[in-house]
Amino acid sequence: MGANYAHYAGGLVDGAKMLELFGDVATELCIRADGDEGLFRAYDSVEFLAPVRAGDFIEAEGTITRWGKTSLGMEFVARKVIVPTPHRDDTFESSADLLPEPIVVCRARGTCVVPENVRRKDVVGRPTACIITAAIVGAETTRAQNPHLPLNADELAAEAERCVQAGASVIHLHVRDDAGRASQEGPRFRAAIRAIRARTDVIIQTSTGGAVGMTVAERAGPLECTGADAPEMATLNVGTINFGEDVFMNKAADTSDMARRIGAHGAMPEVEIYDAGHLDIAADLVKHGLVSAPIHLQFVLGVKGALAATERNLEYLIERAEELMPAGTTWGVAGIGRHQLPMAALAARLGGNARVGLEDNIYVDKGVLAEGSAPLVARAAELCKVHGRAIASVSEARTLLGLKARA
Ligand code: KMH
Ligand code: ZN
Repeated sequence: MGANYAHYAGGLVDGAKMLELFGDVATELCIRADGDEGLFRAYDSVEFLAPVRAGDFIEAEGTITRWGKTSLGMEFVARKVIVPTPHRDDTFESSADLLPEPIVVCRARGTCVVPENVRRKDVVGRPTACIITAAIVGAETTRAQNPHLPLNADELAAEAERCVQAGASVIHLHVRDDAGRASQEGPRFRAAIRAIRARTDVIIQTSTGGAVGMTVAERAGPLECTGADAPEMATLNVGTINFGEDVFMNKAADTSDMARRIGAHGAMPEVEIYDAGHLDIAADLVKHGLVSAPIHLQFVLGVKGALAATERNLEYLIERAEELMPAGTTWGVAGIGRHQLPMAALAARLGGNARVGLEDNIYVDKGVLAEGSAPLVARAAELCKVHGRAIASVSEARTLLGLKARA
């Protein structure tokens, strides 16, 4: 803030100066999103939170929080990061210091418009429709925890259909034995896949993670389903993590073995990322031809013993994936427990895809059990709407993931 900006006594700078910075940030965001400078339409709120003086250094930052057809909702923050040092005999007049912690001086929310006729369609800044995955059963959740958990093939199929009606386009599938315990038996998957496909054309993604303690051969059971019963996708777990009190083992040789089995089957792998280093392992698998583009990543955040479900962690993973993975890689995020819906909201805002369902979380609100996974899918769909994201239909999801249309 140059000396010429001092407008009031004590060298205070006029608050409008912060809005000028936000205007420039908004312009960059419009260009990134739509290939046009856009127009600022209105501020919904502006808060001045700390004084700004001539000589202060201010950093301004903005994010797009809502993607409308021609409008972009944005949030801005300005932080003071450097202040001039009070002049003493032993300092120069130009002395200045970095603040130990930036001070937030202004926050604002507003809307910009880029008219349809000037939006450049070749700019890849706008997010695509959001693919909602429903993880309807998992290996660990029990009926005692949530009585709405589907277990047999008919229950899984009915729940899958409800989830599709609520907005899901992918079903992440585990199966259970007759006693309700986790199973990776091929025939049980076949029965569930047939029952689901009798009701809906949804993308079926079988788990090859199974339950803690299973061998690779056991976990590969669903890959016995071929031909008309073949799953279109299968998960690929690439790294070992602590998993609550257990250890979810994915040794390098076992991961390569599973990647080869999935490749031979023809399913598209979804690479499960529970911790930052798993992205490096995934990049290595790509390098060695064990996984090939197009690649879909699932960030599973909030497992006790792995990476926490925070905005910063997710942003780091997205950034790192852009550095390490081939162009066109897509990502989704699954938050565990109470992090599920906040992570779905972030996915909607940051242009990714969301996974919800009873495998990862049994509550729809604090202390209120979800009556199946469909109400959680409906919540994720609402969050997409809030952020101006379209919800991918099953056929749109196939296109976005690079899957072939099903005959
Ligand atoms: N049940 C977890 C130990 C997957 O489906 O690929 C592993 C899991 C991952 O659910
Ligand atoms: Zn799973």
